[in-house]
Amino acid sequence: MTFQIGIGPNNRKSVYFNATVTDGVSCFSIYNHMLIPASFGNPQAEYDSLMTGVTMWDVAAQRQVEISGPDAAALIQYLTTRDISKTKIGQGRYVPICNHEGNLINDPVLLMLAPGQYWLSIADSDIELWASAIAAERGLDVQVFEPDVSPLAIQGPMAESLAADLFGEAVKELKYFGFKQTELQGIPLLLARSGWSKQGGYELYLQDGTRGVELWNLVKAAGAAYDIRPGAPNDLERIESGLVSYGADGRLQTNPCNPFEISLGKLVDFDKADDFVGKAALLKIKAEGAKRRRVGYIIAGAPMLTCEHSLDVKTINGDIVGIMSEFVYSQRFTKNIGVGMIAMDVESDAQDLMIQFDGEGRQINIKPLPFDI
Ligand code: THG
Repeated sequence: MTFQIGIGPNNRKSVYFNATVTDGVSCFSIYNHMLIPASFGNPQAEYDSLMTGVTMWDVAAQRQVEISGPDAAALIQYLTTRDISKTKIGQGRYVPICNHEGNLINDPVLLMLAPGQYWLSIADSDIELWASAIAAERGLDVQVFEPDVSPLAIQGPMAESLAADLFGEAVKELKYFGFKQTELQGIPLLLARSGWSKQGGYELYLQDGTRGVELWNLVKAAGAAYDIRPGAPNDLERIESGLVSYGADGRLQTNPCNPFEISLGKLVDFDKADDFVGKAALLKIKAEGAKRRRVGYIIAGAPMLTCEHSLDVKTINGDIVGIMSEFVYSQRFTKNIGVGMIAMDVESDAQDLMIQFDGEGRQINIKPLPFDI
């Protein structure tokens, strides 16, 4: 099967686009209506550099939704399931956002920039629309908009040394999700210890879109000492680590799920003083018990190398009892591994589970996340 995807004006380009093309991007995906590099043509080398060195990613498609004004904190408190009232300037937080039915519609990182000024660093759904509509309907005094901000991630065990070379030793003091305003050769940016992998690293939130290529090249030049490679949020590492991806693991339109099903239940703070969107529904879901749980899967048979997703998990009798949203062949574990959700009443040691792949049935086993085979 060979086909092309037409890219038009409704698919935005990142401010790093030209730099990634120069550096050999071979595959893009679309995220928040923007092109995001998916690969530079050598998946194994990209994975290895994330696991043992340092890799740089154009993650400008992790768009920021700025919420500022006198009622900014009140709006965010109402939008997210977490209690953000104790968040401090320079702190980031992982904040699920649900709709009124209690289904997850995004899982952003929240950054508090100043009193009454926040960014939501969003996953793939239109939170600017959602937040501005809710603010207007509730008569809140805020501005909601997308600022000129484009994150660039450096990830991997050598990322800390690279960040120290670029910004000074103080970067080592930053706590996870902590950030500070800084600059690189006059390029304004916010430096955070964060990123979409479990290998550690930083995100450089560029605040001047005209200087994307310049920033990319500065990071690349400094990273040469550590054999830096361009890469992208890495499905293999993310699945091995069990990191959630809203959109891939669950999405309102294709596989609606609540935070309890997708292992984010601990981020629902029913005790916070303020009401929040979805609270009533989530209380009911919690009282009744979630119907599914997030799990890892081991899939029998030869390495599964083709690109498929969202497979039904069935019993030998053909009953659908779960979903495998993503899978990969892991060289590290020398096994096919996947993630997804399974009905609560299926035992974790069930031996009668299958998926259909390439026209044949394959036996699968449930494993807790993260994988530790
Ligand atoms: N960084 C930034 N923005 C983002 C992402 C990011 N926006 C899109 C997407 N990723 C949002 N989703 C996540 C999912 C997981 C994490 C961060 C953002 C994450 N989770 C840690 C974990 O699960 O172990 C820590 C969670 C916690 O502390 O509670 O880092 O990556 N800027």
